[in-house]
Amino acid sequence: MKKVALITGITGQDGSYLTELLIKKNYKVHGIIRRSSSINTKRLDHLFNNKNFRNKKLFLHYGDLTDSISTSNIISKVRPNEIYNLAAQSHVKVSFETPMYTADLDALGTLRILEAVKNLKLKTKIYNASTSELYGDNKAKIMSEETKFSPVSPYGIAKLYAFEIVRCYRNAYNIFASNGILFNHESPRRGETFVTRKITLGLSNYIKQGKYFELGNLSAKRDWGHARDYVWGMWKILQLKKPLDLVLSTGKTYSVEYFLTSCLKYLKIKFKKKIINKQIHFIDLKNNKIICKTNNKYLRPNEVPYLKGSSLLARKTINWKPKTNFNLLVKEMIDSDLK
Ligand code: NAP
Ligand code: G4F
Repeated sequence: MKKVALITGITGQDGSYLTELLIKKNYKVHGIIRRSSSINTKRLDHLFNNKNFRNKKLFLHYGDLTDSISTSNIISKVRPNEIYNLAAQSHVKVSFETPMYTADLDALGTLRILEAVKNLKLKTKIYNASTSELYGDNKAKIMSEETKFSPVSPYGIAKLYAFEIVRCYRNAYNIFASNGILFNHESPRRGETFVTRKITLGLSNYIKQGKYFELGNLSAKRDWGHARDYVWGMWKILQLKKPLDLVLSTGKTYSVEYFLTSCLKYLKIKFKKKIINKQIHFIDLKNNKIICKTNNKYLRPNEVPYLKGSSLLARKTINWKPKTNFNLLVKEMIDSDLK
């Protein structure tokens, strides 16, 4: 019998890569989508418009994770073998502006899924999208499953509730539920307001139209991998015999500025850095035009300055390691945005 998976957040970056992976693995994939005034399924269209997949391998249901009734109705109708809970208000800076909504969706959304599975007495395995934001301002040089959480944003704190409620339901009700503590992962499908995509898209607009773009904190460091590798890890976590919380990361960390200058190097754009009115400007040496500058409006009330993860346990238990390195990620994102 074909396995049935239900993905919340199927229209997002990870949801689209995971759908591709599960269809390849011969799953029937169900996804929850939100009604929106403009089309929000563009990352899935190549699959949904394929007549071999639509309503044969891929099924979409309208719902919302802030709505307990639609969430539980869909789970009851689909009765999935596996749920991948990826739905979230996933932007850290936006969570400072919408803290209540972020808590309702990112924290209580996970609870709604666990309650539905418990009440329906299903044997469903649940993957919960947890995050390296949980480490917040912890000063550890490298973060693992043993490192203390210290979140500093409404997003990180909502995700900490989700992490703990997964462990609670696993222990209290014997539900198979695992947290993947994923470090940043990017791709050409990354949302356009996250920093890597802002840079690759900003540079492609600079090249095509000569327009500059603006960034916030250039010194923050992140452990960036490719989303395709990370959704493969999510699937592997649910294939374990017992639930387990695992870190997925590359073990390397680079600053936002390094990401920007790596893109400039790949594009063979020579630049100089200049401080004007306390803002850093990156100036094209060929024509003296501004490519990019900083603007304080992109700074956050609280920042996570440094993230670097150890996924040794994932190597041991699920034989996972990332396949795409930093330079390949930069190349794939730039090439795609230039097209
Ligand atoms: P994303 O691109 O922002 O996708 C988020 C998804 O959640 C979208 O499908 C979105 O639907 C959906 N969603 C938003 N509000 C919803 C609601 N009220 N009800 C149902 N669905 C809703 O995020 P991502 O990068 O793919 O990340 C996937 C998950 O992993 C998220 O939970 C994120 O917090 C977590 N995570 C991401 C990273 C990373 O680096 N990417 C790292 C660690 C953890 P619309 O398309 O309609 O907006
Ligand atoms: O790309 P970001 O917005 O990602 P952030 O905040 O690390 O969050 C992402 O990764 C988390 C895992 O650690 C996920 F849980 C979360 O859902 C999301 O996917 O920002 C990265 C860094 C930050 O330090 C930010 O201050 O880039 C800095 N930055 C500098 N200029 C900027 C900008 N970030 C954004 N979004 N936009 C800027 O203009």
